[in-house]
Amino acid sequence: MNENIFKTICDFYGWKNANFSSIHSGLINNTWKVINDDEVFILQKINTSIFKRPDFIDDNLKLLSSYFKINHPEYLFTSPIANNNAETLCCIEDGYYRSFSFIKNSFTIDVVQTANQAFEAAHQFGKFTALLNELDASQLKITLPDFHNLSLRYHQFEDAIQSGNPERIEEMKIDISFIQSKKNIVDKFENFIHHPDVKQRVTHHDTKISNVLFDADNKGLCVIDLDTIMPGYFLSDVGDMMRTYVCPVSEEEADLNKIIIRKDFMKSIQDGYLKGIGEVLSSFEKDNFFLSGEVLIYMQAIRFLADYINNDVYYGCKYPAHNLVRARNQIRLLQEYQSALE
Ligand code: GN1
Ligand code: MG
Repeated sequence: MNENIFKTICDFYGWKNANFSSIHSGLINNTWKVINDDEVFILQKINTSIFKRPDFIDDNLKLLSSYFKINHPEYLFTSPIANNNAETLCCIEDGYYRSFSFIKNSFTIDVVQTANQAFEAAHQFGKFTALLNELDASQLKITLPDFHNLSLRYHQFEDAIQSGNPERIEEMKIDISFIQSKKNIVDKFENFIHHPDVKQRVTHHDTKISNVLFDADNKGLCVIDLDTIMPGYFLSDVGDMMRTYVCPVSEEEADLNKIIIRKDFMKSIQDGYLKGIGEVLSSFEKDNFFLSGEVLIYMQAIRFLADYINNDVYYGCKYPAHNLVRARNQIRLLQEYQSALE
């Protein structure tokens, strides 16, 4: 970040003696750790080419924060801190920033190494939705319209193979046919969401492991990265945990032989989430627990593949074939996950 911009931000927050270092986590927003004397903060710049309405994010966080304060004051809800103008969102020349207090003695992890970590994280995400079960989810603003709408994602993929980069479409012929051959997952998703026993609830929509804070005893403390909290289906939260916790390597891995499923981790996610969410899910939803992984892995494969074909406009890339690697990684993960369900 440019020093002048940082200076402006420091003025907003009254940081007199601050320095920053970059934290490389997430594909969308930019994040820094700021140390001001003996205080530590997290500073984030919201990516407004993706989040068109940062004010909606801010409104949602205010709504949730006041709900927690009244109904569950013991819950550690990480809301942005107020600046000198009593605002939780700073709009400056080059974009929107917000800052959080760093939670002392907490840490995040990037890769799920033990089934207990999967259990703890799933417990936290289940608990989060359960604590907010009495809040009318429709009060939340939609920060990313149709974010986890699989049918829409499939249409976007169809558009990409009509009008995307022809060389890349040719290169990805086999992958494209694979995605088309699995279109029944879209039907399963539609049948699921239209079932009378399925409800929309307050949903996090980005349940990767680095979005859970742990304490020194490896117990989950709370969930963070709250920009995509919107009304949604449990499929989204559980599915993204299946997608990102059960395999020992991440979506960045190019060696497909390393993509395997740790079945005991699937069970830990189930146990942890059900413990956290309690009686909130219907029996139909519980019966479809593992559909979540198929939907979310398939969706992510589609998103990476479409982005590769569209010349990496959404996720960006660190090397030319980056989104190709990510798409093939997710395709293999889907194959392995479906075999594990058989
Ligand atoms: C993005 O930026 P990050 O890593 O929190 C994306 C998720 C994807 C993920 C894949 C707003 O999340 O949906 O699952 O990348 N978030 C958005 O790594 O598109
Ligand atoms: Mg995120």
